[in-house]
Amino acid sequence: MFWTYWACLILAFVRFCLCIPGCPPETTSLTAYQTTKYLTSPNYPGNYGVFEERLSCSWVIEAASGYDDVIIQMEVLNSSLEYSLACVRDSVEIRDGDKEFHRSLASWCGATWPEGPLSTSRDKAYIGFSTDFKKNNYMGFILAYWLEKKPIQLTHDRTWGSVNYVLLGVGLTLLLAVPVCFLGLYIGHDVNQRRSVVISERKSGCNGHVTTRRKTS
Ligand SMILES: [Ca+2]
Repeated sequence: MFWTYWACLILAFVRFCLCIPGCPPETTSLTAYQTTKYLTSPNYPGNYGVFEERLSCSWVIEAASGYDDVIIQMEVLNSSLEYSLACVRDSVEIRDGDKEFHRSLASWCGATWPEGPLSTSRDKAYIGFSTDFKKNNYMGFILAYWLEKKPIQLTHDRTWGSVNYVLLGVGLTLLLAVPVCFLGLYIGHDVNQRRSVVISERKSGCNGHVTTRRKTS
């Protein structure tokens, strides 16, 4: 523990003397505007791991104040990291929000990176970059970021969702109402038929009684 503390202190001193950037201990805050800005890994395009050390950098990109209903757009322009299965050694991860636990938008390592713009659903994005101790002699990454107005399509989706729910309710009501109506008509018709039969039976019975009385007198 004692030696680790002194090793870190000496490393920080050497970094400072040689002007070699590392990862700041805290998350770095960046502001996005409509004009494009750039984020790079430490020492880009030089090797991100100048010494045998573990790196852990994080950045939060937030839309500049005064912009409402905006999202963060990012595009990875170039990247070269150590490759490992499931990117367990060196990797970059972009998340939809300002926290490490927010939904992942992309993660990568090796010589490939996500193509095309990456969009958040809100006005913040989190970028994390971490490495292991060895084979950090790679260039790292550079990504462009800017803010854009939130697509109107998202609002329409919510509206259409409500309309769809209403239409579904009306459809289900009609679906249930039609059989009930037919059932009611059938029952009504059946009752009327039975009533007609009873009335006609009563009429027949009355006529028979009158005839009998006439015969007796
Ligand atoms: Ca590595």
